[in-house]
Parts: sequence; structure tokens; C-alpha cells
Amino acid sequence: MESFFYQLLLVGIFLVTFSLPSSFSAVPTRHFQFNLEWKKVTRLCHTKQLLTINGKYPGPTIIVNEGDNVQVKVTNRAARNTTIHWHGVRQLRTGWADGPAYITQCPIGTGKTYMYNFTVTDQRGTLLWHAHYSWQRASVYGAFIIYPRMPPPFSAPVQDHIPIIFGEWWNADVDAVENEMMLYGGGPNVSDAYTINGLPGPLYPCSIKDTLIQTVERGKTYLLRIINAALNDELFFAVANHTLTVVEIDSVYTKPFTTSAIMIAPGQTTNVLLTANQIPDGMFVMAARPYLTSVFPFDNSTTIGFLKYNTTKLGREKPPLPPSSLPSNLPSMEDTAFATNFSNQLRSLASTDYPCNVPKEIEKRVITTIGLSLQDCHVNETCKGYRNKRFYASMNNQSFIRPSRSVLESHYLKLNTGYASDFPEKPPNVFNYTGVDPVAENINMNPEFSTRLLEVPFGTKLEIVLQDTNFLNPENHPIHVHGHNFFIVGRGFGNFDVYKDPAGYNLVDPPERNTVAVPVGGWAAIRINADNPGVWFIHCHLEEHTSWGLATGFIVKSGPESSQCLLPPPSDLPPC
Ligand SMILES: *[C@@H]1O[C@H](CO)[C@@H](O)[C@H](O)[C@H]1NC(C)=O
Ligand SMILES: *[C@@H]1O[C@H](CO)[C@@H](O)[C@H](O)[C@H]1NC(C)=O
Ligand SMILES: *[C@@H]1O[C@H](CO)[C@@H](O)[C@H](O)[C@H]1NC(C)=O
Ligand SMILES: *[C@@H]1O[C@H](CO)[C@@H](O)[C@H](O)[C@H]1NC(C)=O
Ligand SMILES: *[C@@H]1O[C@H](CO)[C@@H](O)[C@H](O)[C@H]1NC(C)=O
Ligand SMILES: *[C@@H]1O[C@H](CO)[C@@H](O)[C@H](O)[C@H]1NC(C)=O
Ligand SMILES: *[C@@H]1O[C@H](CO)[C@@H](O)[C@H](O)[C@H]1NC(C)=O
Ligand SMILES: *[C@@H]1O[C@H](CO)[C@@H](O)[C@H](O)[C@H]1NC(C)=O
Ligand SMILES: *[C@@H]1O[C@H](CO)[C@@H](O)[C@H](O)[C@H]1NC(C)=O
Ligand SMILES: *[C@@H]1O[C@H](CO)[C@@H](O)[C@H](O)[C@H]1NC(C)=O
Ligand SMILES: [Cu+2]
Repeated sequence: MESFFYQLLLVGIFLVTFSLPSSFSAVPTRHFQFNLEWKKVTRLCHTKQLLTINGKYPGPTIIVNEGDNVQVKVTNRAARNTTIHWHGVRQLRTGWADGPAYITQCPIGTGKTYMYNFTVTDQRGTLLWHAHYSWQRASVYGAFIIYPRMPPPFSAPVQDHIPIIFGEWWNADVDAVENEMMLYGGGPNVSDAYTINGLPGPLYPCSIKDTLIQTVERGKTYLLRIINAALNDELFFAVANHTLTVVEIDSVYTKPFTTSAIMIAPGQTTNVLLTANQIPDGMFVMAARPYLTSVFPFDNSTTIGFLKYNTTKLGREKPPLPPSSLPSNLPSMEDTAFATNFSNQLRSLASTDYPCNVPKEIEKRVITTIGLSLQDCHVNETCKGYRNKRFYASMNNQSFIRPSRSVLESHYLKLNTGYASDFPEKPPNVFNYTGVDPVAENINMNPEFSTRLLEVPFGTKLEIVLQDTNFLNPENHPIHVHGHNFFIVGRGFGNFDVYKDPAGYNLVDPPERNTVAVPVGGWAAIRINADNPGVWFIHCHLEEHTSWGLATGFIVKSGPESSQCLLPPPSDLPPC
């Protein structure tokens, strides 16, 4: 009944075409057309050409049903290379449709078309899609919503589908910001505003008219689908006078818990229930500002929108003015205690219908540092990073260089060129990762530049311990794994202790997700069932850190059964 209703909703509102493949397979196919094109957009009184999908900013929402085959035809009508990533979609055997440039495909060139063809299997909830080429996801992003096959395990909300998508706006051209950063090796210019659904809100200059006003009705409960599509910033989010009940993260149901605010890292999604229960009614501020753990310049501004009860008389004649105060439940920007407490409450539902398949035993443990690096400046070169050097970032001292042809192609064609499968399985040099100040200690911070990935047999039960370093500054890095969800079995501050810490792992109901915010100056241990053959990018979802090389990947070899093999590449796969 419920899913029938959802299907009506889909066809009625989103005008997607519905067809059965000629093979009469039971899997319905949803078709979408995405055109990459420029669109003139004005925010903060700055008008500029923005890269968009179908002229929309944020981009169109994709809504499908669990189990659907999804075919998105991407046509590039801009003088830029591009690729699109379906962030969090498992892509079982369809790695060709994953999207990261030079990892699973070469970019779609100007005037070219590529069809992303994949099936959404055993996943439901909120994800996002975004460009995965240079910094294009600054404006090329949108919600990816999967309606469940079975009714959700929490009391059904009256009003489904309120996306709350955070982003960042630069007055300048984002390509120029990225190019300038890579040219001089300094930190990037920070954004001029954060946005909610593309709107910065009234706390920014010339921006009152660009404010999200979400109407609600008293007594009803809403499902907010919160997505952090910001480029470089983790965010806190709160709604004045309302609590939020977390029910799902990264398209996996959680044990529900009620909180005054949330912390959400780029690439993460969080579904919360909000009940409009306030007396008197009014316009309630919804606010997001960064969770800051870096000493380097950050956009420290606040974006707000309003939750407006439809019975209120406020704001009827005039657009909302800046409110006199921010929600008192919005954590302060350096509130690591809040971020930690919030993360500690996340638990898989681990029910009969939605079991938690965390590997109890592992076959391989990889320990990797994650952090910034510095590269000495060449003679006569101008470098604007710390101490007039160049900023880089690395994992186990490897700063990732993208190859000139996609790793997936090289792997599939057994070319064995352009990459190596010998990513170090432990830090090459042991030091007090979170203790010493390496600059003061004169530790060599020059990383090695390489394209080294990890390679594992099909079905490997893998543990990866992500260890933050104090190189330049400790920082909370959101690490994203493609093609697999993982289980966060342990987290802590300081240095991971391989003899002590595994004893404290949660192997019962650890949170399952695709992006983990690794504690600042600490570590996180994640476990993966490596059951998806292909090549999967692993990287920091702060885009500046990916640019600097905080990335690697893992190759899952095909298994013996045909159902365990990577499918052959589609015929329209873009060439390099
Ligand atoms: C989409 O992929 C499936 C395999 O997953 C394949 O059978 C089908 O032919 C593809 N469709 C198109 C239009 O390429
Ligand atoms: C970055 O900011 C500096 C200082 O405000 C400015 O001079 C420079 O033009 C900016 N760069 C870009 C690419 O916008
Ligand atoms: C919300 O709560 C604050 C205290 O945190 C209170 O001062 C305010 O009057 C309440 N109502 C509205 C509409 O914000
Ligand atoms: C952690 O969060 C819970 C629920 O929001 C709250 O009751 C508790 O006081 C918090 N603990 C700390 C130490 O902040
Ligand atoms: C944001 O950073 C700027 C520059 O460092 C500083 O002047 C300003 O006070 C900060 N604002 C807030 C709200 O912290
Ligand atoms: C608020 O919305 C509900 C549902 O659409 C409607 O029944 C009610 O009349 C609205 N109230 C006002 C004052 O507009
Ligand atoms: C650096 O610049 C000086 C002065 O222009 C020049 O003599 C020298 O050859 C340059 N060195 C290198 C390595 O390019
Ligand atoms: C690492 O450094 C921290 C801070 O200086 C210190 O407290 C800790 O004992 C050190 N750990 C080891 C193993 O040396
Ligand atoms: C990283 O690699 C470089 C080059 O091999 C080496 O000089 C440096 O000591 C290494 N640093 C660390 C922290 O492992
Ligand atoms: C676009 O991608 C192709 C294939 O990798 C590459 O040869 C070309 O240089 C790229 N163009 C730009 C402008 O980066
Ligand atoms: Cu990072």
C-alpha cells in the first residue's frame, strides 16, 4: 500500500518515465536526463555563471524506489570535463557508474554523453549525488532519495521529503580558487557563504530575499533529509526550540535518539524527525555553522532559514529580517565535546529486518595515518603554504596522484600501468602521531607522491584504522569509502593502540555509513565486507584535502562465481 502510494507520488510529481526492459525483468527502470550547463545565478549581489545540472542550483532531486534500475544520461554542454558520483550508492558490480574521475572512468568531455546505469539494491533513505571532477561539486549536487520497499521502522511522518541541503557559495569562480590554491600551494580562499537549499539567508550582505522559509503545520511530524554537500566544512545544525530525532544516517536506519542539534560532515546525510509542537507558533530559526578543528582560515559564517508555522502572522508582509539571536541549542564552532557525544549516540538499528552485518573477525587490518603534509618549495618558486612551503596531504605518507587513465580500466584490462597495488599497510615511520609538533621537532613532512592502492580478494573482511596526525594541526577529516558501506567499530582520541583498543570495539550495533568523521587528534576503526568487485576511491571529503592528495583506493578482485565479477564496461564509457 505504502509503496504503491510512493510510486504514484513518483510518477505524479517527478515526471520520470517508467518502463520495463524488454527482457521483462521485474526490475523497473527510471530514466533521467542530466545536462551539465552554465546558468547565471545571483547571490550576495554577485552575479556569475554557475555550472549546473539542467540550470538548477542545487541540482534536481532524484527519487527512486529501492530495487530500481537507474539510468541517468549525462550530457556535457559546458566547456569543462565532468563526471557525476552517486554518493553512497553501492554500485554492486557496476563500478563503471561510480563516477570519480580517473578512478572509475575518464571524464565526460564537452559535447559528450555518458549513461550511468546502476541498480539500487538493499538501500533506502537519503543520499546525494555530486560532480566528482575538480571542485565542480561546489554547485553540481543534489539529493538522491530512495523510497523503501517496506514501511520505515519509525512512525511514518505525515509529510515526507523535506530536503535540507547544505552547500557553499563563492562570489569568485570556483575553478580560479582551486587553480590558485594548486599554483601557489597555499590554503584556498574560503567561501563567502554557506547555503541551505542554495539560499544563504539573511545574515549575509544583500541576501534577505534568498532565505529558505519552510512552512509547517502545528501538530505534525516531518522527516528532514539533511545532506551536507559543502566542499570543505563540517557543520552543526539546529532548529530553535525544536529537538531532532535521528532515525537514519547515510541511508541506513539507526536506533532513534533525540538530540538538540546534529553534526554532519561533507558527504554525510542524516534523516531526522521534527515535530512542530511549539506554542505559541512563530517563525523558528534553522541554523548551520561549521564545526571547526583547523587553525587555518575557514569560512566561519552562519546560514539560517526559517521553519514557519502556517498559522503564524509573522513574516507575512515583510521578508524575514536577521533574527535577534541564533538558536541557543546551536553548538559553538569549536564544540568537539558536542560532536563526540553526538557521534557516540549513533547506533545501527540491528533488527531482524535490518541486521547489522559487521564482520566479527577480520582477515586484514590496515593502519593508515591521515593528515596534512608540506612540500619544500622549489628554487625560485613562490609558495604560499605554511612556512612558505606547499600544502599537501597524505595517507601513510603517500600523497595520491590521479593517473591519466582510470584505474578501473587499467585493472580490468590487466594493463598494470598507471597505479600500484602496494599501498603501505602501516605507517612507514612510527612516531607519536598526535603528540609531537612535527614542525618543532623538524620531522620531514615531505610526502611521497604516488598512485598506490590496496588490493584484496573478493569477500575480504577488512579493517582500516584511520589515524589522524598532528602534522600542522590535528583535524577532523571526513573519510569517504566508495562502493561499500562500513561499520565504525571504534573511535578514540590520541594514538590507536593495536593491543588495547580492539577490546573496546562495538561489534553488536556499530553505526553503518559511507563517510566517517575521524575524531580530531584521534582515530576511527572501520570494518568492511569487501564484497563488491571493482576499484573504489577512499578519500577525505574535504575537497581541498582531496586536491592535496589525502586519498587512496582499494581494489576488490572478482570472485569465483559469475555473480561476484565486475561487469564489462559499457560501450559509451568515455575514453581518455
Ligand atoms: C544497464 O546495465 C545492465 C546490467 O546491469 C544491462 O543489462 C543493461 O543492458 C544496461 N542498459 C543499458 C541501456 O545500457
Ligand atoms: C583570493 O583572495 C585574495 C585576497 O582577498 C584575492 O586577492 C584573490 O584574488 C582571491 N582569489 C580568487 C581566485 O578569487
Ligand atoms: C525559543 O526558545 C528561546 C530560549 O532558548 C526563547 O527565548 C524563545 O522565546 C523561544 N521562542 C521562539 C519563537 O524562538
Ligand atoms: C550527550 O547527549 C545527550 C543527548 O543529547 C545528552 O542527554 C547528554 O547530556 C550529552 N552529554 C554530554 C556530556 O554532553
Ligand atoms: C571569523 O573569522 C574572521 C577572520 O579570522 C574574524 O575576524 C571573525 O571575528 C570571525 N567570526 C566569528 C563569528 O567567529
Ligand atoms: C495550515 O495547513 C493545513 C494543511 O494544509 C490547513 O488545513 C490549515 O487550514 C492551514 N492553516 C492556515 C491558517 O493556513
Ligand atoms: C633562480 O633565479 C635566478 C635569478 O633569476 C637565476 O640566476 C637562477 O638560475 C634560478 N635558479 C633556478 C634553479 O631556476
Ligand atoms: C605522545 O605525545 C603526547 C603529547 O605530547 C603525550 O601525552 C603522550 O604520552 C605521547 N605518547 C607516546 C606514546 O609517547
Ligand atoms: C615520507 O617520505 C619521505 C620521502 O621518502 C621521507 O623523507 C619522510 O621521512 C617520510 N615521512 C614520514 C612521516 O613518514
Ligand atoms: C579532459 O579530459 C581529457 C581526458 O582525460 C584530458 O585529455 C583533457 O586534458 C581534459 N581537459 C581539461 C580542460 O582538463
Ligand atoms: Cu581532510
